Amino acid sequence: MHPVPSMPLSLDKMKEKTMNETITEIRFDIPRISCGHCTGAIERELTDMEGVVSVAGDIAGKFVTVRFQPPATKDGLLALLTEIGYPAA
Ligand SMILES: [Cu+2]
Repeated sequence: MHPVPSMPLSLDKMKEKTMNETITEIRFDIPRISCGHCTGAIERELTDMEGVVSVAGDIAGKFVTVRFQPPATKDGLLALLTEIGYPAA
């Protein structure tokens, strides 16, 4: 985690902060990840889903960390992972 500087926020920054708080971050454990092609495919497919903000795969740890907001949902992401052949544990 990166430390966040505690500075007074401008109104614009406060709006940005409020919006950012709607973003959900979930780590999905995916046993079938074995190499960079796996994480590359997962990152590409999930990033295409509307509402997905970022996807970061970890080959050694066999997981992906996904940050998303509506209309993307956890169930939708789980369904997509299964569909592309990388079901979450
Ligand atoms: Cu692979």
